[in-house]
Amino acid sequence: MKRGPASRGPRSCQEAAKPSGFLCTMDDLELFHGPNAAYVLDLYDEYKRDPQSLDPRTRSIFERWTPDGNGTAPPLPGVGGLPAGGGVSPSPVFGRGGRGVRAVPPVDVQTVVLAARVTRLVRELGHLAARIDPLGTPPPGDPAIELETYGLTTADMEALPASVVGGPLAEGAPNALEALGRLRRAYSGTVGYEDDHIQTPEERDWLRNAVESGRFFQDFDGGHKRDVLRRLTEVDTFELFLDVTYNKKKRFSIEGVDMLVPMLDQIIHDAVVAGTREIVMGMAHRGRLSVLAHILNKPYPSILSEFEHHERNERASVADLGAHGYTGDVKYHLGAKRAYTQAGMPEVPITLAPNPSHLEFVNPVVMGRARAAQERRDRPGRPTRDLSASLDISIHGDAAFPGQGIVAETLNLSQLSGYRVGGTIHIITNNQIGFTTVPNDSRSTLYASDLAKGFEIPIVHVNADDPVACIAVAKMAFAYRQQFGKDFLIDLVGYRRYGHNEGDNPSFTQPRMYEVIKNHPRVREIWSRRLENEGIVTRDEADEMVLRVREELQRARKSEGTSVEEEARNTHAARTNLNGQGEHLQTGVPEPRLRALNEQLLVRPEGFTPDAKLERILQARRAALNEPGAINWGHAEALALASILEDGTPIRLTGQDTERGTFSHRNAVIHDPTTGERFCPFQSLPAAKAAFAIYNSPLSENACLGFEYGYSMHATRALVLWEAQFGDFANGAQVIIDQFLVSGQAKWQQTPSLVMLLPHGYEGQGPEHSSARLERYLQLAANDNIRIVNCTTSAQYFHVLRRQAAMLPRDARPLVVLTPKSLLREPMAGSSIADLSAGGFQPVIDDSSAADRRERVSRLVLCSGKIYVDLRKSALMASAENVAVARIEELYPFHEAELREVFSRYPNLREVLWTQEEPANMGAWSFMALHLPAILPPGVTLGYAGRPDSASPAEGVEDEHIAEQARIVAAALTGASAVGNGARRSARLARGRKNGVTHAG
Ligand SMILES: Cc1ncc(C[n+]2csc(CCOP(=O)(O)OP(=O)(O)O)c2C)c(N)n1
Repeated sequence: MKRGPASRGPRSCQEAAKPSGFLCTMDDLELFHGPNAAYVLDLYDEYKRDPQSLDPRTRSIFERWTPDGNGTAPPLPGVGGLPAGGGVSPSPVFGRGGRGVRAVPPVDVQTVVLAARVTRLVRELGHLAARIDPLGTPPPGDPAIELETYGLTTADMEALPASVVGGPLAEGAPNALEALGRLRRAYSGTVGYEDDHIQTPEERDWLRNAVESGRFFQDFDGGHKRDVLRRLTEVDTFELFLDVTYNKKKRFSIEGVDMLVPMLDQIIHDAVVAGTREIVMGMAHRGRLSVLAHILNKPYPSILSEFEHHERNERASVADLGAHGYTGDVKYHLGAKRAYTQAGMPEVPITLAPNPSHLEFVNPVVMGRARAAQERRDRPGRPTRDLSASLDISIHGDAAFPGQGIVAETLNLSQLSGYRVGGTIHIITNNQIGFTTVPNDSRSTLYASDLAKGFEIPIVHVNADDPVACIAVAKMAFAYRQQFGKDFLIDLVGYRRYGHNEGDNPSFTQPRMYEVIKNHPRVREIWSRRLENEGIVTRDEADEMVLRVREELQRARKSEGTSVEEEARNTHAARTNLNGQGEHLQTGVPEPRLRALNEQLLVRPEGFTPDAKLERILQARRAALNEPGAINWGHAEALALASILEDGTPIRLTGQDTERGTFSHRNAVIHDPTTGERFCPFQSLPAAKAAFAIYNSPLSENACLGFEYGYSMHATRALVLWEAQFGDFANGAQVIIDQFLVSGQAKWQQTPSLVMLLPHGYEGQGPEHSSARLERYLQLAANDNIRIVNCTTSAQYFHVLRRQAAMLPRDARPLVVLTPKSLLREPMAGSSIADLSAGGFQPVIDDSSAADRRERVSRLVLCSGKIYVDLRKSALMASAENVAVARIEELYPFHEAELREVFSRYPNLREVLWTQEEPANMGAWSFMALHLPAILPPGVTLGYAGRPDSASPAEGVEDEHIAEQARIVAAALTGASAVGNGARRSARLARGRKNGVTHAG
């Protein structure tokens, strides 16, 4: 256990330790707060009655100090909830027989001050002396909590009254020595409490009262103890059975932190009793099979069949791949859902989210699910929230928790209004090792949990071999969460009985640790002996419990387990058969409706006056409806969102600076500069039938995208949109994209419908503000897992948003929209009301300007997004008689039929030229070079015009950008040469293809 040497010194106690010549100062009276306050007030009373009864030093202090006004406790930070201040009847001190009865010897205030100091530090630093490691590593301790440090003796303490220590534990104690002993047992036993980093006094007081009152350790009767033994028996026997039966097959056994299961039982029980209506959990591989079996009630036969029929399943999976793209996942990544029942309580669903190998990335996903479960979205306005609707339990590894940045990002969401879930309960299953890496090599902090301190989360370290303590802290965690609506962290300190997986030999790397583990008793054994000693079970009863579980497992092995795989594959097939049904939806909104919504969006509440300039811009949207092509991007988006709300689909839109929009095009939340009031027209829309939520996100991509993914997984009927500041920043969330968004369906039959809005376009802003990395999404696209669009007009954007909403929830897919920057206000990209009121999204748009010269067209320029506008605006366009320019607005799914139709309209076509702004190794070129050749009419060649291959997405110098854009446009329209490496690349890609690729220039 990495716990020493202590990072904190004795906090000016060195000075305090001076045995003589030490002068007690006014500041020292600060020590007398909360539990100790009674003592100093008592002393003060004494002083008032008879100053001579006190020693000169104490007298001199009281000459300069008075308690607060009316003689109650001084205005010092107190420990509420603990007996404190004048409310406590004075205890006899220093042999005084009682108030007013003066006795010898006189009070030595210095001793009292030092005793109070050590007492306070035991409360704060006692965890450093706690015995939290089941393997017996001695705690680091800290001189600050030792009497000798202050020159105090046990006799000194014995001579002091218990009220110097104060608090519930001092009650009934004969003196301060006994009270301090009790305090040490509470703070330095098998549980270590860290709460000193919490800034809110009420929370600290609550926590300390919880510790010192011992209330969570109570009510652990014989029945409950037997239940825990039964549970530990199931966990232990299950793992031993798997070990013997499937020797060395990976299962990431729970052994060493077995108490996780009874702790989860406790938390779930308390949550259900408190009225929680849904539990969502996330965890990595460690102990997952046991949690699936015992918490999610996944039947033993089903789990064993995954070991037994592994090979058969693999073959079936491969055969199925071509048909539906279902891959499934390894057993220790799978999720499950269960209906939890408890007498007299409504059924509560418990979900364990499926998890990729990438540790910790499931955290924000689970949090997003929990948030979605807490919101009611079926009424207009903001969603309403009910914290008791769900509880998020996140289980972490001790190496992964401090190591993975996603943890910090997720913790940072915990108190933000757009994300909070009323407190996540975190449990670190701390087996003191990460694969083969020891804590000294894996974190820079004393504890695995230290990161949580920065977020003011209470931390409790508990010895995993002490079931009583484990259950108590589980109760405390839930009670705290209920009380304060905040996160709580349990650091469950155990060990790992085998290697990282069961095939590993841990003695190669941790020989000494594993020597200890080899001889270390199993927790079930420890608990069983304890209950036998307490007379709660007999040895025979305990053995009988084991026998019963073993028999159940043997029966399960013999029975043919229901194939979860089979079921999953069928669901997947049914879903993928829906493909494309929604593609051609008519999403136009009748003009009168659009006009009404437009008006409603322009209404301001009584007395609300927005910034005049902004209001002019927004009010101009009234006139825009009557001008051809005057509906710009932001306006079209507003009308799309308003009409979706009117249709009854709730919306959640988040991202960095999303309320205004990075490019100031949205202004979905407006501010009154005089009053500071905020107003969101979408939340006051009379026509709306569903809720609208919009939040500026924190500066995070990873956790935020994960959160929205999770949210959309739960709120399947809501349109959930996440916006990147610039599209390229989405790669900060690449794991969420790779492991959840694009593959969640193939691995886990999840049906995400999240929309990603990714600003994209080459406008001279350098390598990091140009490209949304379209190539990545196209590379990840397969089996109809995703939709990718790059629109050229605001009407297209309007329709694609409406289409996405209309397809929810049955035919939903994640939608990646490359959104524009300069096109936001580009007149050519503007649309008219007629474009919004009829039709639907067009995946491919042919060149209407070439309609009367189709015979003369020999080159069809195909492109997507902003380059289309550059081409159209080029002076070269006028003379490009032989050129037509068509747009692929939806890049994936690949619209083969529509493209064939476009090609067929040009009888004399000789060449199709893919034109893009991006370098040839980026953008859509690789994708097009792969898919277009197969559908080109005979004799038609495929060429490329765009930037050459490049390691960096865009030029950093504006002049070079301008020149390059001009060159690409010229190459596309005139067939001029200098298409650079792109030609070479296309040749490489085309090699071996039936339809040969040729190149412009
Ligand atoms: C992001 C990520 N990096 C690396 C790995 C490989 N890996 C799997 S388990 C593991 C050790 C995890 O240690 P810890 O968090 O302590 O959990 P434990 O397995 O010990 O319970 C590592 C490095 C991974 N799964 N995910």
